[in-house]
Amino acid sequence: KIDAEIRIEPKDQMPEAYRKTLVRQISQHAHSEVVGMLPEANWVTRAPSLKRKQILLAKIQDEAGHGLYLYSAAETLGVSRQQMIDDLHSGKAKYSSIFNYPTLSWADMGSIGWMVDGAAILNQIPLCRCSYGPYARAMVRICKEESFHQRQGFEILLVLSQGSPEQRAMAQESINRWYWPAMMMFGPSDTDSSNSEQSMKWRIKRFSNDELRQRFVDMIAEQIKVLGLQVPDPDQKWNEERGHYDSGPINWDEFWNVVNGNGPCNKDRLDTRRKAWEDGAWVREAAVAYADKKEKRQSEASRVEAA
Ligand code: BYC
Repeated sequence: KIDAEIRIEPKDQMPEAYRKTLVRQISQHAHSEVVGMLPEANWVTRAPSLKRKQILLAKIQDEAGHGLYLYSAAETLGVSRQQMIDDLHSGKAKYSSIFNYPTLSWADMGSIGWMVDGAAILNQIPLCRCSYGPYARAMVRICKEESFHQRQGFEILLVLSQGSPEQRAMAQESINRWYWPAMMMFGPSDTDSSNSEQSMKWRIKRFSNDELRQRFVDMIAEQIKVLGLQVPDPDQKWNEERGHYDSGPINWDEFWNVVNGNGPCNKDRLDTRRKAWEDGAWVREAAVAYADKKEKRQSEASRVEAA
């Protein structure tokens, strides 16, 4: 089926390793969307205008929605929501390294939208053609929303880049902090990517981590010209032969340090998620109690009707 580009659906037979890889990737993706709300949530109360606040809130709500579609897609593979959440909270499941960095200025809302959502789109458009049906279909809507997010981020930076010298400096400083972590979102280089080869054979992934990272470098190098700002990579230069921009080296020690739980905000992010889960317990209990009551009433009503 995979060779014939026919989608695999939940009830189809599949190798256990294929199922496990999908559960790993889709659940980590869902966790990233949910944890990804936290850095931006930091600026909801400090957005510079009511309009900016509304836009930011809508974007953060979209991320929550993406998390829900993705948890639902993973559930079709037989894993429970509770299990996935437990794995996030225990530190067993990963989520994207990018969300372990702090948001220090308003310009960071621009950098996240433009570069983080921009990297996400490049990685996720090929996932719309993933061999597993529910994941591929969830990605279609997610990509449409991410594309709006990217434009709103770029527009924040465009306004700042055309503002006062302080605003331009704020935009540049923010780009300097987010560029390299955004480059790391694509995962380790192909030589160190343990899952890529198999995932590409299964057509879960369509392109390697380095191929997608190169697309990001090329996209940012061109778009930043419109902002009149600089990419913080002194080694970046156009390579005529390759038809791509060359880049300087990535600090992989920093990447693995963040992935292994030692980034600037890892502890804070997980503490916040665990607390949100505990604080929400009464809502889940009330929803279950309400569903039980409704079911009991309905079965009583149908018993009376039958009599
Ligand atoms: N951070 O063999 P590899 C968003 C792990 S959400 C942390 O190349 P794979 C957004 C990897 O899991 C963005 N860990 O792995 C939300 C593996 O460890 P395990 C999230 C990383 O899976 C809100 C190990 O390193 N996007 O866009 O073939 C607001 C070796 O790597 C990272 C997705 O999740 C990382 N950056 O490829 C705004 C997209 N990179 O699991 C935006 C779906 C690698 O073996 N996921 N690792 O213990 C994917 O496309 C792939 O999973 C990845 C990694 C390209 C990320």
